[in-house]
Amino acid sequence: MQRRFTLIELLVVITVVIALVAISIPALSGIRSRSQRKATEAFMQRLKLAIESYSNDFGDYPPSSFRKLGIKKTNDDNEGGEVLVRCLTTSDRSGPYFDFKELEIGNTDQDSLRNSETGAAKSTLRTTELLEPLDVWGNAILYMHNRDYDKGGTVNVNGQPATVKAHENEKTKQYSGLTSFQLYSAGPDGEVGTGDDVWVAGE
Ligand SMILES: [Ca+2]
Ligand SMILES: [Ca+2]
Ligand SMILES: [Ca+2]
Repeated sequence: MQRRFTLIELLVVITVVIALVAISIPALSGIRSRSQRKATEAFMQRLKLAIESYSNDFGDYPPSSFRKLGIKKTNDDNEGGEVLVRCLTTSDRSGPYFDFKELEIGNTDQDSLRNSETGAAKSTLRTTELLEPLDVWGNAILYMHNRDYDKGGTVNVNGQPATVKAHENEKTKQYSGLTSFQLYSAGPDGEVGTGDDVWVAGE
């Protein structure tokens, strides 16, 4: 004999399905943000290798201030990242040291070199725009040479400039990558100074 579902049984089934979906949505978004964070960290690790290759050829890590390249800065925003992009895409020595893909680079603060300065910043990117590396969420990645740890750096996060202090080892209170460099992303939450920030330091 065929038995039909009663209205109450149907309601119970629907309630259980809704509850399961409600439980799994945060879990899935957690998995997604973890995998995006991993992708950003992997990108920063690739930048780290390129920075080390540059340093083998030039005898120092790329600077994080335009002054060192003989360029007047346009603004404070993303300066370290912009200088890094110029240095890693140089045609000097055995450069370019990094092949930036379309979404790995952008100009969140919309600045450009002055025409008179294009010679001072040879780059295989062939643009006068001052591009900075971007994380998976489209926010600027900060780069700091150890010389600039004390003053920190500025990155554009969600369209707003934010100041970032250099990372210190909690136990030793010394800067991470003390004699090298640091790379920084604000992480999945797009906020500076929270637990999901991503740091990669040189050796
Ligand atoms: Ca800038
Ligand atoms: Ca820029
Ligand atoms: Ca964060």
